[in-house]
Amino acid sequence: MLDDVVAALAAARAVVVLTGAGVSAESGVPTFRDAQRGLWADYDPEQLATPAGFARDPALVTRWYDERRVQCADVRPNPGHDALARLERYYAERGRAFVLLTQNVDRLHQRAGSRQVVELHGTLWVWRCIVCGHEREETGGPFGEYPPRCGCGGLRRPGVVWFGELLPEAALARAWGALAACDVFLSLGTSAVVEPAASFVDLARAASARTVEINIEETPITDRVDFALRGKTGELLPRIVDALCAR
Ligand code: BV8
Ligand code: ZN
Repeated sequence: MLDDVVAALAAARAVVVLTGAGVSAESGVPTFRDAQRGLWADYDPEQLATPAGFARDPALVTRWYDERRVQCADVRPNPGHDALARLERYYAERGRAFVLLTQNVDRLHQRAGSRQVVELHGTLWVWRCIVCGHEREETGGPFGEYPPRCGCGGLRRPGVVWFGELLPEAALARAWGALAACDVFLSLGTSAVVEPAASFVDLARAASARTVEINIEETPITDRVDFALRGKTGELLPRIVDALCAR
């Protein structure tokens, strides 16, 4: 099965990869649906990651996001991230199309060297004023106050896409364009529940692409892909890319 995936990648003219929190799990970033730890144990992430949650308690929600941002500063990309950066270079060197669509907000793909990254759900690292719209990348320690304030006095929110919010138009357009033209689609470390990303596999199938899933557990799309590999992305992706580069 792994050899079939390598053969499909070797023949591919246009590859689309979709990643979820499982790819960052081996870096120590808790997956989105992991039981919340410590202070957050009794909060449902899907309640916190909403405009209503922010409106109800902006201090609580911004503290949650800022703690995740500061926590991400200390973690490192894992071999799964590194393998995806190598995969991008493999296709770039051959003049073939490659794009990495991520649901993750931790920017570990970029830190591993991936350049063609589309952040479908935004990022923890950019914060935006809800009044004047001023956006700024925050790479320092924790904010001194929650919710953080803009110079104009407005509240600042994390630059992520909350449930019930539309994905960035440019990101979606890039994803749809790439999916319509791809001949291999990889779904990596995602529970394939959150829309519209969960349906990307169907767009790839409609484009007659070969579809691959790598996950440690079954998901709603497992029975819709051509190759379902059960395992850790941090272990399987390096093996796949090594075999591809050795051909
Ligand atoms: C939208 C940013 C139009 C914030 C996130 C029906 C009812 C109600 C709502 C809806 C509905 N249908 C569609 C919706 C809307 C909703 C949705 O899909 N809800 C779901 C829950 C049903 N979608 C939206 O609201 C989207 N916007 O559709 O706009 C609209 C507007 C209004 C109404 C309708 C439509 C916006 C979605 C974006 C939400 N923001 N993140 C933040 O991070 O706090 S989503 C959040 O979940 C993260 O981005 C995360 O990445 C994402 C998906 O989760 P995963 O990445 O898959 O992570 P998860 O923990 O779930 O799974 C990890 C997987 O990896 C597991 O399977 C695990 O087994 C595996 N794994 C673990 N370790 C490893 C591993 N695999 C391999 N190796 C390992 N080592
Ligand atoms: Zn402002």
